[in-house]
Amino acid sequence: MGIALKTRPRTQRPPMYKVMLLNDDYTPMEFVVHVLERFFGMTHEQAFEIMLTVHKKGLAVVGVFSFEVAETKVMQVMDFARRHQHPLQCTMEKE
Ligand code: TYC
Repeated sequence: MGIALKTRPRTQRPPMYKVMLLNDDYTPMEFVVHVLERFFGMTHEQAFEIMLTVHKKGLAVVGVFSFEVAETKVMQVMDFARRHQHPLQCTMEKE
C-alpha cells in the first residue's frame, strides 16, 4: 500500500503565475479601477474593492494566469500606466 501511494503518478499541471498590483502614493484611485476593469475584466464593484485592498494593504493579487498571459497583462498595465504618466507597478510571481 505504501508503495502504491508513493508511486502514484501525479497529474502534471503547468505552473501558474500570480499577477499583483502594488500601491503607490500618486496613481489616482479611479485610474487603478479603470485598469482592473479594462485588463482584468472586473466589474466596477470588483475593481473598486481590489483597488481599496491594494491601497490599504500595499498589494493584492489581481489574477492567476499561465506564464504567457501573466506576462502580457503585466506589460499591458505597465505600458498603459507609463503612457498616462502614473507610477503604478504591476508584477508577476510563480504561484
Ligand atoms: N494609493 C493611491 C492613492 O491614494 C491609490 C492606489 C491604489 C494606487 C492602488 C496604486 O495599485 C494602486 N491615490
